Amino acid sequence: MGQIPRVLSIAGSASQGSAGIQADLKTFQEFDVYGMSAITALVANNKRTEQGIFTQPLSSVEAQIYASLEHVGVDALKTGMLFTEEIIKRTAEIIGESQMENVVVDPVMVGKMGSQLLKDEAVETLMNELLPLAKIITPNLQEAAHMLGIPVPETPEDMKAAARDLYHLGPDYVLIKGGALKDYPAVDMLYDGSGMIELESERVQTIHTSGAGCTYSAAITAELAKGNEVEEAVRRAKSFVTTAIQHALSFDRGIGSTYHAAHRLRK
Ligand code: PXL
Repeated sequence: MGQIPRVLSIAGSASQGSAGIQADLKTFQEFDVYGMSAITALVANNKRTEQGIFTQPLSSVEAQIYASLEHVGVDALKTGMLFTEEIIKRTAEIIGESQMENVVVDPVMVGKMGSQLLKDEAVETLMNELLPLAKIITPNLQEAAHMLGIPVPETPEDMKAAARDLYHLGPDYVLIKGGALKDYPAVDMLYDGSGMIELESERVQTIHTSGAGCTYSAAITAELAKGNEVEEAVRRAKSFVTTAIQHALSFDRGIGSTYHAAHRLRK
């Protein structure tokens, strides 16, 4: 057997288990790739403690990234919640130095339960320093609108226009996710500067979608690490995340989690 594909997620820890690093590592395991993590912040929102978000010092983030790059090696990486301007800058520097090709940037801004996962002043830094290093970026409708300073796309046509505009920020591919579109199926647009590909799946009626975006971008990362082309990676990832949403987990207290094992158990 050849070497196992090695993947790194640079993202936040979501203590409740559905999103962030937890979703990424569960997804990596399902794809049988070797998962590693660099945790930028701990998100642990609850009613009992005053504080819910704990940012890691820059020296910690840096050390974690180098540990995976130097001790194991990385075939593909994704970024999720980066939270601060300084973490984005340092992450971009290290990615630039590494000359990594397979870079997936999920421009995470706000969590499903409303936590702010990127500081307002950091959005510009993310756009200027990180997006140009990306093979693919995976914004949802809100994130696309925020980066472009436009109203939230409401139709597949709006999404196509936004994908074209985001492409000019420098990634090789833009994937805009239409999970939040009203009155349409769950359609995503993949744009590479010339062709627009529509990826459609049936809308699943559920509120339990926490972690869906993290899972989708983690699955793309795993597939790129295996050597797949971007379009094929995105198609397989969409199928995986759709099944994870169809079999989502409710814990009977608000928004539940996508179910990472669903794809495997269904077979
Ligand atoms: O789903 C976005 C997300 C990403 N990363 C972390 C999160 C969340 C949502 O809560 O906590 C760490």
